[in-house]
Amino acid sequence: MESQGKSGSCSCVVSLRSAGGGNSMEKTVRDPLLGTLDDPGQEFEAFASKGSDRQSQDGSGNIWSTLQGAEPRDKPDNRKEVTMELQRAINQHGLADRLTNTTGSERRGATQDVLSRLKMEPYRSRKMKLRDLQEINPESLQSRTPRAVGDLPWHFLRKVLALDGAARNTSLGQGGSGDQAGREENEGEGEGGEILPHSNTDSRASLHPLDVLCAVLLCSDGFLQQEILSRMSMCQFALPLLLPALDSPRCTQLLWAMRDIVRRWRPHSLAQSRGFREESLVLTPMPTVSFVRLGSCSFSKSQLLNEVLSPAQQHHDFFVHRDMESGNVRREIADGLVEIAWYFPAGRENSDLFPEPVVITNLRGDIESHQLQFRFLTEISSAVFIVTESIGERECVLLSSLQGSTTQYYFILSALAETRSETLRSLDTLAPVLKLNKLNVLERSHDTNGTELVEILQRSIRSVMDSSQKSVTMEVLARTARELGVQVDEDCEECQSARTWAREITAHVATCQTEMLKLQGALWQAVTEVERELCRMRDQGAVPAEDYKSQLRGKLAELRTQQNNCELHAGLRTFVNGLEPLNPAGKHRFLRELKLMLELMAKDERPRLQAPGRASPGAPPTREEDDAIPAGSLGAEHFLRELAQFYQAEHAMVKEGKMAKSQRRFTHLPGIAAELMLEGFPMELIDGDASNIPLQWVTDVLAQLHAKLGGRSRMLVLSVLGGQGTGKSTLLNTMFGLQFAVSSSQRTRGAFMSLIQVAETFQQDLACDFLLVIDTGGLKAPELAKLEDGCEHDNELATLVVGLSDIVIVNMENATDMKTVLQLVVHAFLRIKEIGQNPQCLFVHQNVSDVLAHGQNRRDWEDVLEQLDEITKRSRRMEKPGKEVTFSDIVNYDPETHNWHISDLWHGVPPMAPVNPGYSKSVGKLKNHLLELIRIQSGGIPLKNLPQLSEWLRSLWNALKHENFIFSFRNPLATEAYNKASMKFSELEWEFQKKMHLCLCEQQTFLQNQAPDELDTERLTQISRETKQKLRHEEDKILECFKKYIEGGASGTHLVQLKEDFIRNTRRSSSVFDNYSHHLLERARNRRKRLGKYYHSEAEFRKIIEQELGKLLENCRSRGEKLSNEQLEREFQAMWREVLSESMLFSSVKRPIFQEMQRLLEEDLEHRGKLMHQDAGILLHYTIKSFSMKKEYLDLSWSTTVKELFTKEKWQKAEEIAMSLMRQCLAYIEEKANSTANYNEVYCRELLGMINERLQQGDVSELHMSDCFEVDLKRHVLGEAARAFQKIYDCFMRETDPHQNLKKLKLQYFSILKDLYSDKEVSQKRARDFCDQCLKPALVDYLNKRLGIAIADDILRSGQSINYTSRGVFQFTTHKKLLEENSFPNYLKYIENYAGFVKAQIEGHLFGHYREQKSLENMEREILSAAIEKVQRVLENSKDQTDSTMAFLDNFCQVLQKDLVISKDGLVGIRFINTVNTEKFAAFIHTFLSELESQILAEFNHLEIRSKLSRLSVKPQDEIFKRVFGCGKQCPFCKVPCEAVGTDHTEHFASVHRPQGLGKYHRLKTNKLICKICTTAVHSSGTFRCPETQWEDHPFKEYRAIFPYWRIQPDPDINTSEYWKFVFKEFNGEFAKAYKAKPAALPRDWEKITQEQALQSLEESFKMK
Ligand SMILES: Nc1nc2c(ncn2[C@@H]2O[C@H](COP(=O)(O)OP(=O)(O)OP(=O)(O)O)[C@@H](O)[C@H]2O)c(=O)[nH]1
Ligand SMILES: [Mg+2]
Ligand SMILES: [Zn+2]
Ligand SMILES: [Zn+2]
Repeated sequence: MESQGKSGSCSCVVSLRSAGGGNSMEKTVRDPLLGTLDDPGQEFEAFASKGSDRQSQDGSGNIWSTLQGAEPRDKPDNRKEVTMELQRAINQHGLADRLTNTTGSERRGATQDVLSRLKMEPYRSRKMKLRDLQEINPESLQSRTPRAVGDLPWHFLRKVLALDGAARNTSLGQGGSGDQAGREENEGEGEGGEILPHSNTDSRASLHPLDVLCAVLLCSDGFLQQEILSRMSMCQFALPLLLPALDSPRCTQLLWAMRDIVRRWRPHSLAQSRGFREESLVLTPMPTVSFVRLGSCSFSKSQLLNEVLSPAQQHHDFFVHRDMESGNVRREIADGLVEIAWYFPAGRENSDLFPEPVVITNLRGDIESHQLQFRFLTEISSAVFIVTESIGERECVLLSSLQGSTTQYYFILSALAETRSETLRSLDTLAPVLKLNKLNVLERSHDTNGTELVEILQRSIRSVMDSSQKSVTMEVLARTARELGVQVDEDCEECQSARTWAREITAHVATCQTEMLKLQGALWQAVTEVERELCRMRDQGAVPAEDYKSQLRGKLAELRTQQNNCELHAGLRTFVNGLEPLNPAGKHRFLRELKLMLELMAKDERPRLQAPGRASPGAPPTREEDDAIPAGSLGAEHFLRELAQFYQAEHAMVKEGKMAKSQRRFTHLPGIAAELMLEGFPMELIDGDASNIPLQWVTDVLAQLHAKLGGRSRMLVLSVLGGQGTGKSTLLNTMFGLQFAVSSSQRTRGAFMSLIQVAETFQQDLACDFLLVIDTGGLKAPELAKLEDGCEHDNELATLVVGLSDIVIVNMENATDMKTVLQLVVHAFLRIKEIGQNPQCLFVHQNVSDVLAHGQNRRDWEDVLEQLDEITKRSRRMEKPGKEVTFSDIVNYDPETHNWHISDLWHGVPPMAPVNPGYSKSVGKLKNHLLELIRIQSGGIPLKNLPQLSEWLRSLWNALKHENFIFSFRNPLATEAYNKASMKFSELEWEFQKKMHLCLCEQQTFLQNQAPDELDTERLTQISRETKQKLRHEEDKILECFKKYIEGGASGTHLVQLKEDFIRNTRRSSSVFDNYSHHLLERARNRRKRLGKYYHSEAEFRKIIEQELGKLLENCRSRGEKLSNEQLEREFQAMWREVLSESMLFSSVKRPIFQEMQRLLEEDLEHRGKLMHQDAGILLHYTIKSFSMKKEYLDLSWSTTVKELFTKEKWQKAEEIAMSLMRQCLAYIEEKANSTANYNEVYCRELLGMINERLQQGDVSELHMSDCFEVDLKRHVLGEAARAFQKIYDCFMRETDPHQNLKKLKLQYFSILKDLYSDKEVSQKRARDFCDQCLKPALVDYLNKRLGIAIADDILRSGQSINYTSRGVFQFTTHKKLLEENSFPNYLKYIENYAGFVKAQIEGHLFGHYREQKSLENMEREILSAAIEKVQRVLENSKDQTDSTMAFLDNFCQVLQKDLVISKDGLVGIRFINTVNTEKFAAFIHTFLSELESQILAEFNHLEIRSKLSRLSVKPQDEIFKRVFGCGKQCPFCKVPCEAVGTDHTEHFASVHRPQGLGKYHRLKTNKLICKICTTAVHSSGTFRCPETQWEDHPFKEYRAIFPYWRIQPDPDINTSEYWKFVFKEFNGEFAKAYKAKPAALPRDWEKITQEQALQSLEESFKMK
């Protein structure tokens, strides 16, 4: 310890102090050696013989031979010489170290002790990494004062990384955050700690700062060491140069750890020219001046050095000294540490201390105990200053060994009265040996305050600098170190091999940089331009849009091919080969090494001249405009960028089909990049040179990263925006310990990203696993932007970054900066807000140190705010006209919490200024605020993970390239969420519908069971009310479900619209149901009434018959003799005829349906004021097929000017409308024909309603069709219908034909008569009759009512039918199937009659699916057995009833009235039923049931699937159709169907549009089909005409003015439309023929599209990969 007392100084020759510094551990070889000087006899011999044992081991023979030849006993005078010689020999061979084995183990013990107290042992082998410190954990929220020794390393590290000047303070648990550096700054915080004098803590309790530093470095890996030293250097702390031997046998020189430090200064030699030097510390040759201590000393050498180095009026503690807080704690392991500090001039002759840079080193501990370090210092230094109290004989001996050294020696004496004379004597002795003169001895007297000495010292140093030739770099120092046996940290294998690789690469760079990085040069620039032009189409000229696009695509492909054809340059190959085999840390080191090498190369450029203008005269040479990128400023990112280009090119080749997937060479690269990111390497996101993003590359790197993170990558994105060189990167680095490039001469360009892990314990709190920090290049003031589109690029950059971020920090320096930056930011926010993103924004004002500036700043800010409102308004008007907004509407802004003031980074004048304590403090506060913000926000919108981020990036970028950003943006997350939610939507909707269908089934059944006279209005209203209630209930349930899904799901705000759509849809479908139910009720009642009438009369008839039969039976029985069968039959025949002749009941007339319909048509036309004379029966002449367009349909009177031109257009349109309408009607007619119900005039009314509705729609009325169009249309439709409906009616009449029935009845009654007459036991027979005549039809009806629902349910919910779960999937499979079949008729059908096609497809699928499948049978069985079970249950329950059979039946029907429609009246001979034994009857029914079941099933099985489906009351194909058909609207241009979910939504959209020719669009003049695709059209400069535009030209870009409900966005990717291009080129001719037009002139490259590519594009568009 330097404060060691003078206890041992009484004997100046030898005092066998346990150690030179009072440190008990320091027992070196010197002590026994010196002992021999006292009594050289025995001891000497013993030592010599002991030494000779060692001789063989370490080859230090000559020392021992010197010893042996010394013969001390004989020549005692010789002893001094011998000793000196010994010393020299020992020093030369570094023996001291090797001989300190014993003490080494003691040191190890001490190290162990320190490490365990610091709780650092775990890191001894597994070194600490920078990432360990970057991790965000709860502790990063508050800056705590260390409470225990174990906190010290973390405290130190965290503070150093945050550039906190108080980092070295190791005092425990006091003073709070009021730190020592704060005292200098004294910002008036006046904390309590200031008042109470700090009594120094119990020294055992804490550790010396240097001990902590040594321990931390010992436990850190190379990168962390580098980071620590870099930041220490920014704080102007002295750095460790030689780390004492702690656990390794030798001490270590830190060289690699300092490699990253770059300093910038202005030597006086350049003061005139205002040039500056900016160099790596390690590579700058400088003279070295060393300070060491000999023996003890009463004053602090380090303190003195601080004085020497501190600039005038500003004291700074470069070195830790004993007066500093915790500086007087005893050092445990740091003795022997050599620290290094620098002085750099700022170029100001009157205030700089030294004109050129100089190195000051400082050895901790006594040189006697650290001779190796001392020797090292004497070798490398220009001058060594020895601080001492006294020089006795022993010290004299030590110093004499320096004889012959070329170094200048100075002595600083802290003169002590007692020893002064001896010291002077010794100096006299040493004077010739060390070439001392008077100037070399300085004295520090007690009464001077030291300033004098400081000045003298400074003068001496200056003179040393003048005279010495020894100006060496640290690399050269390392050479000396190695010679002395000192380890150098970069001598490790890892470093060396990395360096070799790097050197090889840089060799290439030197010779052929442009060749090596060729792809990112002109080629990438060209790619960028083409990509942009593809979106903007600015130079389209007269070339048709698709042709122009094709040309551009051709160009793009060509460029990519060129890139791909480039050989991987040898240098780049070396790069990959060097990088590939390394582990992640090795990779990072390799890149660092490369960076250092490249910087070394660039060094030749310097010194550079300061650009004029920006910096005011005399200002420190810090930040000036330096726009030209020096040729040498290559970084590792350029290599990665080049590889990214290779990757992209290759990818494009594969996509174009020009290369096989198996040939790819670069697939492993994204993995490497991901590894690097995990190591903390900032990855380039936007290439700032080309202003473009290698999208595929970035996507794949992020995907790899996601995989490496095990799929857990939810993250918060934090970014910074701001003016150039305003310290953005510095801010982020300080805040999070990141490694973004910071350099005053090299601007960040583009954007880089870095990943920070959130501690597991904190992830829940912050609701994220990572922070993704994006550092961006500075935004230029528009007026400064030299490039024409510089501002545009800035705009893009800002928008992209804001769009990606959750939190944006806007960094600003001054008022002008503020204005330009804010302008860009506002614009970005405006756009981003429009697409539904709402990032938080913080404003950081840099360099506001004093109060005054603060106030000024506030005023500036307010000024700017005012202007901003103006800007906002203007920008808003540009982006989206509409309501006015102000700045604070756009940016979530609260002046209190969103404005942050951060003081200037430097405290004083660089380069000697340390970091301003205020800076690090406010950055720390900002960090806390950010984390707090994240925490508060964590409940909000869920954060994106990496794949989502890259999707998002893709969309943003695509939209940015287009002119109209907001409109072009496709929100991938919303799409994803939308797709997911729409599946849920469909699922729930079906759930709802199923319930409703079942409910209606019951309702219907119930109605059918009611006696007609019971169905009065009251009854009906009640039923209707019940149904309504049930509907409401189900509706509420389902809405609740969906709301829960939306609100709880991971979908965020995108789905508000969808929620509304869902609600609307559900309400709508529930009201549809309501209507339907009403309709059903109505129908049921009518039907029941009608049938009732009929059955009623039949029942009457039967009643009579059965009465007569009863009479006959009695009559026969009363005759004495038994009648034979023939006799009985005769009697029966007579009775039958008699009854029949009385009844004229069944002579019903055939109703002429067409007449009724004609009457309805007339009624309708009259109603619409279009009375037409109708011939009776005329309807029967019309069919749908016979409809064709006639001239008189077009009303040509309304416009004469454009008549000729557009007649054809109108004609086609009208024809189309008529066709589709008739198709719709036909479907309706067919549906009715297939149902079992009888004709009802409602059918006719409904048809007319359909036609009227369609004709009233806008697009039709715009066609101005004549009246006869309508009339004819209706005639054709109703004509067709009349025939069909007549058939229905006839058929129904036939089935219920009483005459036919009568015959059957007759037989049945006769058989009954026979049975009754012969008194047979008939319960079995009657039971069978009951089963056949009543139960069976009821069960069949039950099955038919429910089977449809079950089938639909089966299809919609089963996994194999995923196709129907969402519209997108359905579209995809349909398209895919079409492509596979690749047949023109199919395509035509699909395009022309989408609905019909879809229906046919669904039916096809159903038929196919159930034809082979057993599942249908199972379903039938299931449904049927449910019914049968019910029947069984009823039978069982009525077992014990002994009532009559009639009563039994009544009860039976009553219980089942909601399930089965049983008309017991239909049972023949019901009158005699009571003659049957009830119990037996019931029992027989029971036994027949299973037979009945299999009979029904068998019958069903026999049915052809088609006819089976036609009988079902709920048609599954219709239900499925409703699921997938949606609103049924088609794109007004290309006819692509809408994909939005539900039937009722605010906007229609489709994933992919088609060439418009496929939708019959053609050029009016040439009649050629148009190949333009809607998605191109909307951003190109074309126009269109159609009825909706009144046949005027209308620009495509503004199509929304005409079709406001369609959302057509530009394609997300250039391959999106390949599918339909392929179809078009395949069938161009066929389409033309079908459309009666000429084939389109397709761009030539469409011909090359393959089926495979078409499929691929389809998969991508529908995200099916
Ligand atoms: N005087 C002063 N210099 C600063 C301050 N903050 C950073 N610097 C220095 O300014 C230079 C540029 O800092 P960077 O952090 O790279 O700035 P940047 O905003 O990232 O720069 P670009 O990305 O190139 O726009 C570096 O030399 C920093 O040390 C500050 O507050 N005051
Ligand atoms: Mg930067
Ligand atoms: Zn379209
Ligand atoms: Zn729609």
